[in-house]
Amino acid sequence: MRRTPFSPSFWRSPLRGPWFTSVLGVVLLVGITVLFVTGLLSYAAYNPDLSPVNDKTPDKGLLGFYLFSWPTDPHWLYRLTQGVHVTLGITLIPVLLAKLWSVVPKLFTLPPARSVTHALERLSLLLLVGGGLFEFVTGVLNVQLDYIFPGSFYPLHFYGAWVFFGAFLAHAVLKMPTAWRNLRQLREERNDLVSVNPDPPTVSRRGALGLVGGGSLLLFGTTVGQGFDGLRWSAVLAPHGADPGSGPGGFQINKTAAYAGVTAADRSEEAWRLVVRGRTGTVRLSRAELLQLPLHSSSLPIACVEGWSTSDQWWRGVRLRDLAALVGYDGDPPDVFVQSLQRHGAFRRAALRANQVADPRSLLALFVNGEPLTPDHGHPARIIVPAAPGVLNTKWVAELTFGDL
Ligand SMILES: Nc1nc2c(c(=O)[nH]1)N[C@H]1C(S)=C(S)[C@@H](COP(=O)(O)O)O[C@H]1N2
Ligand SMILES: [Mo]
Repeated sequence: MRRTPFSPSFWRSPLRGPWFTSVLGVVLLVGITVLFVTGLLSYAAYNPDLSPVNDKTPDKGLLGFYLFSWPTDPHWLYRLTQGVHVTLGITLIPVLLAKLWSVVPKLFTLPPARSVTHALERLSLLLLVGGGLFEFVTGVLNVQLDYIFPGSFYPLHFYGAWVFFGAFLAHAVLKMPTAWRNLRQLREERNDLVSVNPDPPTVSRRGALGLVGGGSLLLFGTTVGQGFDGLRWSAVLAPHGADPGSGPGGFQINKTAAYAGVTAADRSEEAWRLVVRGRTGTVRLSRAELLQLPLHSSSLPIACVEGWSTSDQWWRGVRLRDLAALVGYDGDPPDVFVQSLQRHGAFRRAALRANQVADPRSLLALFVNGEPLTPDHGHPARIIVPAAPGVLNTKWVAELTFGDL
């Protein structure tokens, strides 16, 4: 009889076995739990439930139960949570692949289902493997190729995360006792992962584990630098390159003015006016007029959903709450809807919460690091809010509409 993947003797690697699978499983148990939590936080930070602006499908129903007002303190909060989310996700790729490889013979066991419970278990494995691959693939594509999905990345990755984590939790609960036993005994029990006619080993199980760990370490070492100015040179996997240039505007740029279709004419002193709308009507201000308002400074980073971040930059501009006061909101400012003069593209509009508007460090920035904003960093004016995801820090701002969203 020809050997097919369905016959046990087809699988010859002497590495497969309960110990190898259990070690990888325990690493993933911890790692994926951290990914899930930081992912949910990232979603909340995005203010998805503020009118249908930030997210095209804001009604998350039950799954939105946990959404909360993202705080503005500490000001590096999103830098941390999203840096961990993306760096850890990339680091775990070799572990995930090794784990899947280690259990691949199970996909081919016959009969496909021995009982209803067995059928259910296998169905949950389908969700587990499919969901896991989906989350890792969409995550990596989003970081590397910016938003090539039909519709929005956010709902896909968000719903996918719930499906995946549900299956993951069920799997972890079912398998934990076995994994624990396998690790404690440190001795191979025979189970259906162990090859019935193994090839001679070319590497020990520990050696194989070292290879997986080395792969993870390599990915970590070439990713983690994107969150630290002094290490950015090492981030060869970072999507925007490892050298952001020098000078006052010498920090990471996501979309350039040219990419966004924002021209020098659009930004000129003659053409550009900031439109501020609110309870008492509409105010129009030139950049020169904005410069007459009280200016304040804040030291804040840009922290992108893609996982990279800058160290604190020194921004100077007009407080958002002072702009709210211009249109009738003294005291407690409301939410604000921000529009860029950019005509096309995903991030030209964003909504900020009242707590973000009220923070005295939240600015409509006109300067960065002592110079007027550069075109690529949002000249003539951009939003900067403490602890917020970069995507909420709208560049080339044209309109602010204050009022509860
Ligand atoms: N109008 C507009 N604002 C925008 C963007 C954009 O594409 N268009 N990108 C956002 C994203 S995703 C990030 S991370 C930050 C990056 O700011 P920087 O390029 O100054 O570092 O700007 C945000 N503001
Ligand atoms: Mo971003």
